[in-house]
Amino acid sequence: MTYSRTLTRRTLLAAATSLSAFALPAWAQAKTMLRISTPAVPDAWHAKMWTVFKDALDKAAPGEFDTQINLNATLFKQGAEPTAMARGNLELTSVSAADLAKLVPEFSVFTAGYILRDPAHQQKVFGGPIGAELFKTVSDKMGITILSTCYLGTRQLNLREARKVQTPADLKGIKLRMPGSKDWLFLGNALGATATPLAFGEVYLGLKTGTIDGQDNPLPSVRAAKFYEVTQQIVLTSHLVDSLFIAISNKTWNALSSAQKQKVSAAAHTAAVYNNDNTVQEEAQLVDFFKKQGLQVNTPDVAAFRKSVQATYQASDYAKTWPKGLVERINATQ
Ligand code: KDO
Repeated sequence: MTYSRTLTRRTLLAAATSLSAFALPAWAQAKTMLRISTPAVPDAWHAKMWTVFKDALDKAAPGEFDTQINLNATLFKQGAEPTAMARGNLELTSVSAADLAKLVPEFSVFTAGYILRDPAHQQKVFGGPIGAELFKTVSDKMGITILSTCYLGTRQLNLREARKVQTPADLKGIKLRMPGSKDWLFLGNALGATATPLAFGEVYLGLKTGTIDGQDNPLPSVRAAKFYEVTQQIVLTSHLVDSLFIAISNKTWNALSSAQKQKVSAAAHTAAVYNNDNTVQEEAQLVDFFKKQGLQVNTPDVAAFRKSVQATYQASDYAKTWPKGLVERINATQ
């Protein structure tokens, strides 16, 4: 017994010594930690896509990554993710155009209403030269690499109490919750409402108690966060074809081998495709679902909204921060 134990210990020691003389095999190396933080609720496609990402990566690179998914803004509050990434406290997130615009002002063009036409246009714009140029600036200024573009859905108005809404004038005095940054608030005001900031996680209660009169989000988000339980109406303004960008901190990205970069990139792509396909598919079915839930669903004078919103942006300082010809290039992208 003693003899065999000694032998075992000796054998192990010898094995360890011989191992340490060489690079450690993949299984013995420390895993790369990938902490993900998002305000998304578990039932949202852009929350579930992170499990798709994790599974794809674990399959492609078994044992190499420790992917940790944190939903509901439990790790970092909404909008704080880029700062956390810059400080080395977070590796991955899905970032909004509004959060990118804080440091890359030209990105604010995608926070404006009625710029992108539909999800296909969105993929073309961000998958082409415009995306490449802007993502390069984002990497240089923010230290994050954009891996994929996700379609969050097309933002619609969702009101606590039903009313007649045809044009922006009909939203006068409506306290419209928007996410908490100036670009979002500008959009809410441009729609004709009185925009008020609130974190996503507080919107359900705000609608229930009446501290806000409404909110705007894509229909799949209204479904996933159950806002339909505490609202009476959806107004199909279709004011923003919204994007989320899967982003990794450059510190983490630059430390990966080229094979790992390729695998992380492929997993992000798989996750985005999963999100995009499901979001587009569900979005087409949700008007019926909300009607069945007893909500009024109305189509306003979208042309009037588009005209007014576009004029508001053109007359603002925003238009001045947009590189000359950018809107025209976006419009020309087919
Ligand atoms: C929201 O707060 O309304 C918003 O839709 C903004 C998006 O940029 C994104 O943060 C999203 O919330 C969350 O992922 C929750 O769905």
